[in-house]
This record gives sequence, C-alpha cells and structure tokens, in this order.
Amino acid sequence: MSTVIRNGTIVTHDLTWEGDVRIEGGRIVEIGDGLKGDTELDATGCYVMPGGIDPHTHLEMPFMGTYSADDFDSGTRAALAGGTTMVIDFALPAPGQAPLDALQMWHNKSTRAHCDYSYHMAVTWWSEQVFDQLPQVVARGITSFKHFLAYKGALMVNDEELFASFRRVREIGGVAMVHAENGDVVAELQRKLMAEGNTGPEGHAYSRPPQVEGEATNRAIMIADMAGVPLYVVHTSCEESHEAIRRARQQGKRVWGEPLIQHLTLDEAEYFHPDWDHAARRVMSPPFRDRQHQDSLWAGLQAGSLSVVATDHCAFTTEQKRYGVGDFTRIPNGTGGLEDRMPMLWTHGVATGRLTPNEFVAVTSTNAAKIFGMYPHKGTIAVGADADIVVWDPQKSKTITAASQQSAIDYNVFEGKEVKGLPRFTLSRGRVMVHDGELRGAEGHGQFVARKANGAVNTALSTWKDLIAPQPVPRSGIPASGV
Ligand code: DUC
Ligand code: ZN
Ligand code: ZN
Ligand code: ZN
Repeated sequence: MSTVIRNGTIVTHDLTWEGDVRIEGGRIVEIGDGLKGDTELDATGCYVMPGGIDPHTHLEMPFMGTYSADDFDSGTRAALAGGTTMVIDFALPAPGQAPLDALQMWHNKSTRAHCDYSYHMAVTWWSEQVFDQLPQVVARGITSFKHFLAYKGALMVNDEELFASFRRVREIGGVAMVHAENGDVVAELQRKLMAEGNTGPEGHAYSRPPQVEGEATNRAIMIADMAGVPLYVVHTSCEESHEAIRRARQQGKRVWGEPLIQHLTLDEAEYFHPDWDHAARRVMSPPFRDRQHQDSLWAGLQAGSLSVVATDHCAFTTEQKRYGVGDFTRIPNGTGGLEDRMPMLWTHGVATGRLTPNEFVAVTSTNAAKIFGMYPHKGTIAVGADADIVVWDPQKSKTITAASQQSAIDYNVFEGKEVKGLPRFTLSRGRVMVHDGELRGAEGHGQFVARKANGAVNTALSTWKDLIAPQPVPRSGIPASGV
C-alpha cells in the first residue's frame, strides 16, 4: 500500500520545489513528478513540510502539588491537530529517584500517544547513582539532560551539582539543557511581594524579571563552557537571555536558544487583567514580557541567533490555577500551546514577512531534529525519512477557541486570535491523522524515538582548555552532599 501526496510545493529548511511525495511502510520512498499511489492526497495550493517537532512539552507532569492536565492522549492529539508530529517531553526524577526509574514511569505514561515522542532526562538532584546511570540513559536513546536553575526546594540544582552534571553530560556526548532563572532571587522576591500584600497573579511577573533570566543564562553558558558541553537554553523569553546566547554563539560556543510561541505573541499586560482567572491562566515561568522583548525574540529567529520555537506545553485547568487564590506562588506554572504553535507562528511569522517558509520549517522542525540527534530520520522531507508530514494550507483560517481544541483544559491563552495557515493533512509515519480539522487519531500509534548523541563539544574559543580536555570525570569529583 502506498500513499502519494500530489501537486504540492515541498518545503524543507533549505529548499522549495514542486513535486509529489510517495510513502510506503511509514517512510518516504520517492519524490518526483507524476507519482502514482494506492491512496492520493491532494496538496494543490499547499506546502508539503516536515511535521512539526515540539521539543518542549510537559504531559501529565507532577508539578506544584498537581499534575498537568494534558496527558499523552490529549496532548498528542493537540499536537497533530496543529501540524506537530513529534513531541519531546521530560522524564523528571523525584528527589532521590533513580533516572532509569523515572524513565520507566514516562514510558508507562506515553503508551497512549497518537504521534511519535521522546524524552529529555531531567537532572533534578545529584549523586553517584545519577552519575553512574547517565550513560545507561544515553544507551536507551535519551541524549539530552535538563537542569532547573529555578524552583528552589523542588527541581532546582545548585552550581556545584550543575557543574558536575554538565561535565558528565559532556563526557557521554549529550546536550545539556537549562531552565535559566535564578531560583534564589525568585524565592526572595516572592517572599517580599507576598509580605507586601502583592498576592495576585501580577506578583508572579514581578517576581521573575528579565534580570533573573539574564543572570542564569549567562551563568549556565559560562559553566557549560568550563565543562565543555553544548548547551540548549529552554524558553528564552527576554533580550537579557537572548543577548547572552548571541554573544556565546559569536564566540563559537554551541549554545542554542528556544523562544516559545507564547513569548513571541503574548504580552505581560495579561497579568494585570482585572479578571483573576484570566491572569492566572497565563502564569508560566518565565512570564510573558513586553513588546521590546518580543521584538528581540523575533529578531533572533530572523538572524539565526535563536534556533527553535517550542511551547513548554504544560496545561492546567482553571480549577487547578485557583490553588493560588490569595498566593500567586501556588498558581501552577504553565500554559498550553501545542495545537496553536504552528498556526500562530505562520500567521505572525511567515504571513507578516518576518520568516520565510524555509525558516519556518527550520525553527518548527529541522533544527530540533538536528540538535537532539534525530536528523534526517525526522525533521525533513527526504527519501528514507519517516513520513511525518504536514500538508499546510496557507489560505485556511480559523479563530482559536477552547470550544474546539483537543487540549483537556477549559480555556486557551490564544482565545479569539485569528490564524491563517493550517494543516490540510497531518501524517504520522504515513498515516493520515488529521484531515481538514477532523481528527482520525489512533491512540497508541505513537512510538518512542531513540535519539543519537549530539557529540558536539564546546571548545571553540574557550579559555578552559585544561578542564575540557577529554579525560574521565572522577567520581570523587561529585559533591558529597548528595540531594
Ligand atoms: N515553566 C512553566 O511555566 N511550567 C512548567 C515548567 C516551567 O519551567
Ligand atoms: Zn522551564
Ligand atoms: Zn518546561
Ligand atoms: Zn485518544
């Protein structure tokens, strides 16, 4: 059985051409003119692009006393509805939990996925056990390691742990990732704001100014340099962080920045909305910023100093958000975006002339596939690649509304926004999962994707050659303090 996508304009991160795509056994087997297949999908007037890869989601994540509301069922349905055909979630060990045990927990959750998926491994605490298991995590196809510099008393690691983990990640060929906000400063600002009676959602924004992100990004980049490890900075939301990434890249360091679609398109004024629910639904970390920061992020995507647009999809219902009535520090942090990332980026990026269709493909799919060790298996249209494809209709439009979304929550932070540019078809390994907004989901169709180690090192102009020479990291170099 073969499927042919006919009469579309094929767009990869570097090429655009007219042609048909033939699919068999879940893979692209031929690209050419006038191809024939058992099933034919009409792509007239459409772009045929690699399906989106969102490398930053939190599905069914235990967090802030609850669980994020979208699981691998509703979350991956939302992904497909918006043209995204793969997500990378985070396996998150609880303090004291072994990484391999956390990994098994995430494998158990993801059996319901409708599209392909992988995980990053979070390093939330440090010990000889964690040190010893990281190579086994890599052997299981998980080659990127996330560190939180915020969420003091929960997920946060200190600099000693960060440096030890970064050195170990470099040694095993992985990519280090960082949530860059200074958790100590955030905790103190939270305490001060609450003591002064600033208990509402706007306190969340005041407690996490761009400076806490800029400081932590600079620190993580310098520590990554000393460890010799490539660094991926998640949810880059402001000029201070972007500036540090830009400078590092100019110096030849392997550092990548990831703006979210929310930070590109939504404004901090949302936190001052008179309706508590409205503001609390938009509480996420880092918070939305003002226009000046949004412009910086767009400029970074255009110039190439920022590499990937993600969502940090971490959805909570209004009821869950209300845990924080009277205390903004208890509002579960997170917003949705999986279904809206590609249409919003097309509408505000490509349709406005800020990004070319090729750049759109790069930042929604190809760059993530390359950085996280899946290219060209994922992230492109090429013979031999998985047939994860979106047939994108640039004329198709809709108004975003929670009433018709796949996500399990009762609102949408983009409610009422018009988008022009939507999938006509979304295919996961050759199977049509979405046709004109109608979902033909298949729970359990999604497969785990084992990823290759990136292998990049961060040696370019480093002044720390002695530290980054390829030598084993001594186990005795691990902080004795453990958790
Ligand atoms: N930020 C959020 O808003 N939610 C999940 C975790 C994070 O870093
Ligand atoms: Zn984060
Ligand atoms: Zn996140
Ligand atoms: Zn389902």
